[in-house]
Amino acid sequence: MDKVCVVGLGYIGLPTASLLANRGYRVRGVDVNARVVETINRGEIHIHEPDLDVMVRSAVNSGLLTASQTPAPADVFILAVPTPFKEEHVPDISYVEAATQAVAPYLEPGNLVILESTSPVGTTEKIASQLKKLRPNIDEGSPIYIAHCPERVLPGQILKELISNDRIVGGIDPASTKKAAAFYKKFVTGEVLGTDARTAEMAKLTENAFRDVNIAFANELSLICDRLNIDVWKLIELANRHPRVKILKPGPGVGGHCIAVDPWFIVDSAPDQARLMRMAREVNDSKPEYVFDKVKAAAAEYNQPIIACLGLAYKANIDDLRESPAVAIVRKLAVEGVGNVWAVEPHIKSLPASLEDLGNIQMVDVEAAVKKADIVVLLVDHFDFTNIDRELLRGKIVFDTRGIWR
Ligand code: SAJ
Repeated sequence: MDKVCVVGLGYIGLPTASLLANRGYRVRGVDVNARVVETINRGEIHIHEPDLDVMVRSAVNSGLLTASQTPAPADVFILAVPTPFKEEHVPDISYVEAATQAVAPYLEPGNLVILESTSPVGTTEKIASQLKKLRPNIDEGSPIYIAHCPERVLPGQILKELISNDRIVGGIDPASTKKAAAFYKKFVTGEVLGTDARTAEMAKLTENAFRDVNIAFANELSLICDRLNIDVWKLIELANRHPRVKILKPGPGVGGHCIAVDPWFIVDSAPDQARLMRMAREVNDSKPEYVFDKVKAAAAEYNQPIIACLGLAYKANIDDLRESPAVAIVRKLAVEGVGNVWAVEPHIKSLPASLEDLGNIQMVDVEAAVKKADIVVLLVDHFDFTNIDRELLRGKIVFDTRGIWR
């Protein structure tokens, strides 16, 4: 298993491809986007993740990682393409189908195909039937091994977690599980746990749904405390002193491309049973609107107040704006003309197009924003915001949605 072909060079595929190349595998990275392919072949990166630039540069310089728009023959094919949802939160597995179609002509008996994308239950089996149709006689000599091994890495710590996390490997049959587990054991220091494909798919969805439900509990608690005039942060601190209680943190909503998406895959597969998970999604999705309403009500007391919004990323200390509740709140304030909106985001150089195009949001540094603002809305708990001089906040209306300035 020396040659690996990784399809999809995004947040999972690129770190995986560069890690494998640095471990001595000959890796063909595949992406449909020509610009992404060119960037990587120059030894550069198109996404942000700590230390990924160094890994990719060294992988490309060693000649072991090459990117292309087409796959190549390999021992192992890893599919790491997006699995978003369509209208009505229905999962869209068309990128997985397209990736399967793309690798099918290159498969040889004995090859291993691994789906890493977070997928609805049954997707790995669908890949097996799709391959059977595309290459009916391919497994006559030796089988094609097919398995799901969901990625579980935390953005911001991807390179560390790719190696140290335990991995769940579920094959379409025991031989596939064994083959895929042997592959991961070569570079993973965590445990590699074997199961079947459907359980592996469900395990990944369960992990993110579990977190979503727990965050929803915290978010709902924050609404209840607001109504009852109780400091939710103090309350959680006290309740968490119980040995079996561990409440997560409320916030302005749940962002990113995983937790806000994956529970819907479970809801779609078992809508009558997944009532709590659906409700959790709805609670978390309603939080940005709640924060907006509160800021709007406070702004009504002023004439065109300056509203400093601290943070745009979807969570602390990263520059990832995907599905960020902070961006949604800032955007809504600007679209509805609620005061003069000033945005602060130390992790990015300029406003994203979705905010820039509105033409009425200024990007400023944290000190200037906090000094001049009438209303300060803390949206992300970046380190840069934790230690700001509290004197600067005196006399201002402050919404600390992450509870860092208590
Ligand atoms: N959040 C809160 N309160 C909390 C914890 C998180 O409001 O107490 C918010 C964050 O601010 C953020 C969102 O939830 O907006 C999600 O952040 P996160 O750090 O919980 O998770 P992600 O989306 O960055 O990564 C998750 C991880 N899953 C779990 O922890 C179960 C990661 O391990 C997965 O690999 C990743 O999803 C994925 O790719 O599926």
